[in-house]
Amino acid sequence: MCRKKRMIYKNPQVLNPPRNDVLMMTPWFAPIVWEGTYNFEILNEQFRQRNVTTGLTVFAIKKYIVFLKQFLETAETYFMVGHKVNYYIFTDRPQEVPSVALKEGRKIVVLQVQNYPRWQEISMRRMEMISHFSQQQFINEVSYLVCVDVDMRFNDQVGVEILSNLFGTLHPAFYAAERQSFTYERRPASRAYVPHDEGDFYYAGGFFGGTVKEVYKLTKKCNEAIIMDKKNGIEAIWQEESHLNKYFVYHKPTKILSLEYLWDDNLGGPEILRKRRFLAVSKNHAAIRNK
Ligand code: 5GW
Ligand code: MN
Repeated sequence: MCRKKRMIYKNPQVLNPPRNDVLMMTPWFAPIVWEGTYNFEILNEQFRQRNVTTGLTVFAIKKYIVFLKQFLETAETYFMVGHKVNYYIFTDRPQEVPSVALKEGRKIVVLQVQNYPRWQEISMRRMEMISHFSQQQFINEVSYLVCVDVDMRFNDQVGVEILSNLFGTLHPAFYAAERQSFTYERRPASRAYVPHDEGDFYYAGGFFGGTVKEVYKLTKKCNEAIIMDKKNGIEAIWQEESHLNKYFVYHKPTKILSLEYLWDDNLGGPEILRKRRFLAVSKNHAAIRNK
């Protein structure tokens, strides 16, 4: 008897794909993940059979600890439902990590790290810390890493459809922009420099990932570039996001996450956006930053 799970679905339509109003594939054949372009049941079954564990890294330094509770609660509802997840929480305030009820197979791992006085440093040092812990710990515990900002909430399913060797996410403010207006670092003196005639997309610093090996390579290289810049007395215009964008020009992601995976309701609700899966939480900049 065949014990394989039967899945009933229409065969892919070569001439009439489910949607043709937006780009679904990069020129290097990496899928761009939009609702309606994939069969979640097939993908979910593939990853379930591999018994994959995903690490979700998030930094909550200083006052940003206030975002953790809602972040974790909404992740429990929407992130990798039915799969094993390790939440890696980098913080300088381990005693203030909220206790959140977790489903089976999911756990919180608190990693105490130091705080830096400059916010730019807090943001940039994420590359150093992720690369360090990837080599020391994550490689032994999870298959994939998903690295995100904490001032966010999950609002719809974010599952195994995002996983790939190396993935980046479109920055919500630039999905419709021309290459010339991408805010890449434009000063040749910086190691994040991208010439005006290069680059595919403007990627968000707040959502990238891949296998632990690929995330290690990415974060190590970005951290080395940040250190070189510091030696040379220069800081990239958008800190580690600039270095991430440089990296992706020369190491193409194998999957790209669409606007569904990183949206800010202040930008309205374009028609192409069928699902708002991961949303920016508005913050009072003056109150939350510094201190
Ligand atoms: C503090 C002041 C200014 C900017 C960032 C910070 C800050 C960032 C902080 O004090 N603590 C902290 O943990 N972060 C981490 O860096 C958070 O994970 C945060 O989501 C990430 C990026 O900073 P954001 O979210 O303020 O950047 P934007 O570009 O989303 O506004
Ligand atoms: Mn943010």
